[in-house]
Amino acid sequence: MDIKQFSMLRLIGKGAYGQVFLAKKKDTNKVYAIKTLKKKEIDKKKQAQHVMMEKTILNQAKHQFIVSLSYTFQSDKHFYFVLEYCAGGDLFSLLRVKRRLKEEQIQFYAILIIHALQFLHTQKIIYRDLKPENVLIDEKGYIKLTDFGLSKILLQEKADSIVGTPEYLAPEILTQNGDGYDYKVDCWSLGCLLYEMIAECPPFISEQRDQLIKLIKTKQPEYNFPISNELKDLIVSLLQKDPKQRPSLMEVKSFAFFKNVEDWQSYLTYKVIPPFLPVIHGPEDVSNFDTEFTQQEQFGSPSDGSNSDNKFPGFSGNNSQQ
Ligand code: ISQ
Repeated sequence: MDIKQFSMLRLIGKGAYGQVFLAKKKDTNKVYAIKTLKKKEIDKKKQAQHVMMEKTILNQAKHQFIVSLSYTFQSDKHFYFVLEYCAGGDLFSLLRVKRRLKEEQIQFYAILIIHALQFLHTQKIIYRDLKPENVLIDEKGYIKLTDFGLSKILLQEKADSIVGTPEYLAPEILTQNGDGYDYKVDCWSLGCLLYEMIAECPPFISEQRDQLIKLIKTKQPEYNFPISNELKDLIVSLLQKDPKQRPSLMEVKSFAFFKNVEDWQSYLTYKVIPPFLPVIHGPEDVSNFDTEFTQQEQFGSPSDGSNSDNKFPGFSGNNSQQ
């Protein structure tokens, strides 16, 4: 498979990594989001393992709230991920348009995200990159998580399940990775996301990276905006600096903020009416994506005339048939 089998329709996203295009597969007319990664950037940043991690996770973690991967291939200049297209945009754009969400709307997205994260955690996957830009909205108004380049698969068993005698095991094996608290990073990010949905801004803000890191480590966020005690209690718990104090996703579900939720499972089967149904005019509509990208008339073709290439033999493949 190569990029010539697709007509590139529009640019819909851009990041440090590369670009995301809306594309149509010529033989089936099916539209996809194709994420392209520049090999040059990847070599430079020694991020080849992130690319492989993303592929491994997308192949392994099949769930209705996680973007599905149809194909992967590469040219001499790029890696390509052919992903399902979510025409509703992302939570970042939604938050920009709607500003502050109502608490029942926040509850809806929180439940979907908790379902997705819980699924990942059962697969021993830590997402590590939960943020509004990575929460896509599908045509049903439900979510799909994307971007697993920073994720981690836990291979390390918990200390108490390591078989054999631990006499020669280093202490960091018994504590740092094996303490079962690694998953709590996703609980922290969930706290940040809930905060931003109600406060209109993230809990910690600074233009300077060093200062931002200091704030994250030491500052208690402010709550000088309208918020219920129940939501505040949940966010305060999730934003505890000590991961051991932070509730697990299982514990989060019994917080008072969710007390009116009768059936968590009904969200998995799309039985709950979403707070916002995206307006989508046909399968190729890109109007829910930022015009900064979609209005670019001339987008640089990601093929760049480069040739199909398989220098990373584990990467290319038809994922729907694996
Ligand atoms: C799917 N649909 C829309 C946008 C996307 C961005 C990144 C990855 C997948 C996507």
